[in-house]
Amino acid sequence: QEERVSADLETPLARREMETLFQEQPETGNPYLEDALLQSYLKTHLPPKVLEEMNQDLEGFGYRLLAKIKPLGQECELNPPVFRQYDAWGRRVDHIITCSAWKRMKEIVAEEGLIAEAYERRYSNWSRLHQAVKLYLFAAFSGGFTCPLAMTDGAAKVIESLGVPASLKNAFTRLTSRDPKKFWTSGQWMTERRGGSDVANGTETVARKQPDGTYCLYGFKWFTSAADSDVTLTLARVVDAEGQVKQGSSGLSLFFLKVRDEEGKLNSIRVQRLKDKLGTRQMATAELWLDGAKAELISPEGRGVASISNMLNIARIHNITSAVAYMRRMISLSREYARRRVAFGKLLKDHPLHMQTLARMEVQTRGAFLLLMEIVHLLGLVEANMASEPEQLLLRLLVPVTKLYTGKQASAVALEAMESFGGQGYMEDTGVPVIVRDALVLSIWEGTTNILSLDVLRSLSKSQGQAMAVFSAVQKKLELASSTAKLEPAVRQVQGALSRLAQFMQAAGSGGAATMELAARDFSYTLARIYAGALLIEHAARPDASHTDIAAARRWCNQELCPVARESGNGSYGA
Ligand code: UCC
Repeated sequence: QEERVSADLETPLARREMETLFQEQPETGNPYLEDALLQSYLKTHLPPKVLEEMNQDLEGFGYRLLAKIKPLGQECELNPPVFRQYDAWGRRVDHIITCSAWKRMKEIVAEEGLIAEAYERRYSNWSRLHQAVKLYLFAAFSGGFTCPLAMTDGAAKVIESLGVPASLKNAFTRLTSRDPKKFWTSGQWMTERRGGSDVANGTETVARKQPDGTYCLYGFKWFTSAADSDVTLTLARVVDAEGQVKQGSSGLSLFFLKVRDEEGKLNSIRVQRLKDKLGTRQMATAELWLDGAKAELISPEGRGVASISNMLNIARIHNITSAVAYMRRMISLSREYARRRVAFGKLLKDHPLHMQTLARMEVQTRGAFLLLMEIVHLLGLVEANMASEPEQLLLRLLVPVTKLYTGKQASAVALEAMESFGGQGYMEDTGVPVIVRDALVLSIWEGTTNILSLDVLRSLSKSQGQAMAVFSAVQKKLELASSTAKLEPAVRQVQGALSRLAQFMQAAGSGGAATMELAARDFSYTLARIYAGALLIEHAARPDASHTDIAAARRWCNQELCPVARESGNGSYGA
């Protein structure tokens, strides 16, 4: 009898052991074809010929992402870079060893033209947008390779803005090459021990002029992302004939240098260690000693910060791109999971509360996506010499506004989406925690939320207030919606927020700079929410707009669109 009982018990257990898959894995398809908002945006804005070609390229890229790039990205996460300081015989080598998937990624990004596309300008003012869309599709599968791409793009932009001087022609060609054998990536070494935000006072590195006109750099760079890059831009203080350097921002100059020579030997650079980071672990971030690194001065002396700002702004746009991409990827996975997972007797998708949570994430992502598209559209116009002055001012303003806003959104949406998988979302091998970790850095690098809020104020004061007038012209985007009754409440909410913002600006004028500084973050959030609201309304006012387009616009505008006026009313700024 005992034997029979144990046989009865064992049989179902044995059977269960064979059922290795207890839960349905969310499977998503071609990320381009599955992205309804992206497709409708392109269809609405692109000229037909450009749309046709881009469509073909993006569809093919979407399949390549699934088949080739996604597994490589996963491999990069599993095989993070390692640092070997000495060889077997005690010689100092300072090798940063990256995995084969990371190296293959570098070849693929060149083949796909992820930098080249923006500089070849084959679609004139639409080239930047084409590049940005590819980066957006790529980011969540990239195994951290978006980081070197951001800086590479930034370096190319700086060099292009200098008119591609002869000494940098080779570098420019390589940074923007589609040939994997020629393609170079760039770093952006700005952060030193005394300051990542306060670059003007934190930079200790000095540059000594050499008889041949080059410089030797001496200093310590505390965070250098993608330290396996081929070249870099960096800041240093030129030592004058008396052996003195000038402190502050006006003492900083911009330099270009190659990280290694033709034989692969480091350019008088010593690697102290790799950083042990919460996320972006696929990518090597190092502490570097510059011990006479040979470099070329590429800005006028003392104009280092202004000259590198082109790189900052481009890298900030990449940051936005990744933020939107992570949100979109997390929602795709959550949505797919909701179609498969049963709880309390029905699929998650049939639980209204669960779907309300996903819908709120979708609304956030849509607002962020349209802000990104607006920015790359404007940048494309600037680069094709087609932008008016107001458009240039608007671009300058929207980059920090959107960077700071989407950085925060990405963290919030990634965490919320993780929760939608229950405990599974917390499991490393689902891939969900990687996105959460990587999203968390987006509000930190390339300028924290408060630093960017101050940059928003900088852009206003530099334009002597004109940027604000340009911003208010966002009203025009509401015009199309006037005939759509369902959008009426949303239009009213944006208009109301704009007038509260105008009142706040008038009152803040008397409060002076201190009030504006205290209000900078809420002010920037206000600009982001109003502008995204107007973009969502504009998109929802298209004749072929979907129910989701309209619902998203309404939901977005139903939040507090003008937190700066509310906080001001609460006395938060002391006035
Ligand atoms: O984190 C880093 C690498 C991470 C890896 C890259 C990944 C990218 C994302 C990838 C996606 C996955 S590198 C470190 C990043 N560090 C920062 O972002 C620095 C944060 N701090 C700031 O942004 C500060 O605001 C500073 C450093 C710009 C402040 O410097 P100053 O010198 O105190 O500021 P000033 O004096 O106001 O500005 C000097 C000049 C002015 O021009 P002029 O002299 O003509 O009036 C400013 O208008 O620079 C100009 N300027 C700008 N121009 C300053 N910022 C900008 C700007 N953003 N755009 C245009």
